[in-house]
Amino acid sequence: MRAKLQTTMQTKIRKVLAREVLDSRGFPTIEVELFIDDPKHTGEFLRGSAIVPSGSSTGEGEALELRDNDKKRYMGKGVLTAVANVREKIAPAIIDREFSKQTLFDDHLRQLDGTENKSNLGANAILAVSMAFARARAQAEGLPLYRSLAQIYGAQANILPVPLMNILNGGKHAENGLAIQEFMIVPVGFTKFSEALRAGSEVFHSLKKLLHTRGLSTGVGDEGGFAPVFDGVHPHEHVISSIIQAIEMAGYKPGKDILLALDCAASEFADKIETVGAGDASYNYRFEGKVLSSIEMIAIYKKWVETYPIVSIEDGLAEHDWAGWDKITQILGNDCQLVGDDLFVTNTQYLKRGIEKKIANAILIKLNQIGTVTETLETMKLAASAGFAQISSHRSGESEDTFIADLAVATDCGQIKTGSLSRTDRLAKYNQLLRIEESLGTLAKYGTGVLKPKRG
Ligand code: 2PG
Ligand code: MG
Repeated sequence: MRAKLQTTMQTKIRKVLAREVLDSRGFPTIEVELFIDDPKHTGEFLRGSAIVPSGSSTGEGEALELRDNDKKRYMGKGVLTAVANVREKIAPAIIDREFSKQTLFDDHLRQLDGTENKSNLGANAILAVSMAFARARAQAEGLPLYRSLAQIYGAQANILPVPLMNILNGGKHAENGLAIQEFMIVPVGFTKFSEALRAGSEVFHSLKKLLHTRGLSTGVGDEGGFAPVFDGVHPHEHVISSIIQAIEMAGYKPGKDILLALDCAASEFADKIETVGAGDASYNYRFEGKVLSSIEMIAIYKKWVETYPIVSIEDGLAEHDWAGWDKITQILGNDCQLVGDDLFVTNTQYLKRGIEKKIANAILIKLNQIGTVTETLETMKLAASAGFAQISSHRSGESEDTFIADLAVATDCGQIKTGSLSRTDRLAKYNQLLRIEESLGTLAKYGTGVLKPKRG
């Protein structure tokens, strides 16, 4: 696998800057600027920069996001320690050194940290440097980021991803009592990304009108989707049918032009049942005022998949409910994309277990779950070789950084999840994809073939 993740060019690091900036929720995150020698010997420096995102419904296996825990600053969420780690520990170890490949650079960062989960220097510190290096290298190669990453990964890099657009927020990203975190529209009946984006925007605005007419709130949650409180015994189905209505109002056909996807983030509404003896533990789910078993939860999803055009369910069960995941994959794995997010945390170790046990058929890819560009690409390679679908994903705490848009195209992974059709932190990624589509011209393809699960 490694052999494919290589392109060679000596890159000499000259200067590294790090600072605390704010993310889309107004909490601190880290920005790094990295300067390298221009390989054309102009005497100028080339610059790469990056801002790392931050999640709120995080998987337990994620690499460590280092926070200061100083309650007097930003409720303990400051990242001055991570910033100091870049300035005082990482910068001296890379400045005036040459690195010929992203893999070698990232290996160096990992060795410097020396822990499995990057808890020494902080995955946020390490990832910011890794991403900034990738951007500086692209500069040195004279390539856009997606082309530079594609050379490392070994892909054509001409597929514009299908967006999974989270137009209605629940769970931890809203305060509306919905257990399920994300209700997404998936515009597949289009030949161009730009047309799919337009459809997404029109459905979003139709949904706004619909909610307004019903006297429901049109304020938005963390990812720019609406976050109204739905009354009734089955609020989740109420949401799904409202979205379907909004698709029709916008003049599109649900199930043909536009499909639906869910991120349940089920770890957030699951409780472990204390069990005696060996084997995988069991879990209960607090859902719509009831306590349900994994099997009962799966039965609900099955009914929904049969009733509505739902083609993708992410984290339908809790991250440690491997017995439940086994069952859901057997029951729904041929009909629906089953995405592991908290389950796999972009980590080859967890993904290998999923592949071996035939659990899930797709993986969510988040750079900051694993903490370097190289390891992210390695996870994507492994997923691709096992026939898993992949979704390049944002976090709920985002910024103007658009790395994940380039990553999606660079790897031809075919899908991106980057929120709703409002808030610049989300739209920045869509706008970057518009630029990439334009630059690819007639070579650009829109990746609608990826939603058919290949295994299960
Ligand atoms: C998720 C993400 C992004 P968070 O669960 O998929 O939508 O949320 O970044 O809060 O983990
Ligand atoms: Mg998720």
